[in-house]
Amino acid sequence: NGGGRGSSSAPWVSNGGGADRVVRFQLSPSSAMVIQKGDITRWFVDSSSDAIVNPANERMLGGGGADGAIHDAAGPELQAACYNVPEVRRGVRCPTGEARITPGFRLPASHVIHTVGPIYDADANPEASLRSAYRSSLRLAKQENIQYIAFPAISCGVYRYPFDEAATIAISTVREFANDFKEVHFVLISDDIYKVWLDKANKCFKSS
Ligand code: AR6
Repeated sequence: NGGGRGSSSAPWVSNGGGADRVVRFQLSPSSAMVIQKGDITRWFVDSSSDAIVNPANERMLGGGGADGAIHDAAGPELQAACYNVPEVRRGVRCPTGEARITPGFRLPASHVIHTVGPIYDADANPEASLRSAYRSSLRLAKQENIQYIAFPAISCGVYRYPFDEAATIAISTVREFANDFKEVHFVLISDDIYKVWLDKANKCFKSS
């Protein structure tokens, strides 16, 4: 299961702890935020207007973590496409906080939006940079008529951003785009991050 389907339609109600652990929050009458455990390389919906977001680095030629897994699953065509993204300065194809798009090649998802989150301990303003990474990804997706988009927890691995703060930024930024997508997914690979995201979403959506 790519995780893009089968979620409950009621807002704030979980699927009863089913295998997918998919929880859906209504952003607007026509748009939902979906939080689920899973592997982003396997995510798709049955639409050519879907995209996964790759937590890349500024060089954009692959790396470890989710970036490595996405490149492995997409095949060498993805690296070739990334290589063709013009450098804005030597060795930098996508500056921190920006986003670029490529096809998904052998991935189940049709597109990959590459974004670069902040290195938590090295960025002068990690909060602004992380917000910018989410915002740039969503803006670019909107421009490209993407209707379903899936994010991992950007910067929460190799770049060591604290989960709780990252979840607040991620969810509040997605809510700025409440009318722009059919579904915005968070696909979280570990139990601990999934729980942090879900707790944060439950709090955000109850208090509004
Ligand atoms: N599906 C979903 N989430 C995943 C997957 C997956 N297959 N694999 C890892 N995660 P990271 P960053 C989670 O390190 O912190 C790379 O080397 C992971 O557990 O992938 O933004 C790049 O080239 C964590 O919660 O990205 C950059 O150099 C989250 O995805 C650098 O790492 C993000 O972890 C970017 O670091």
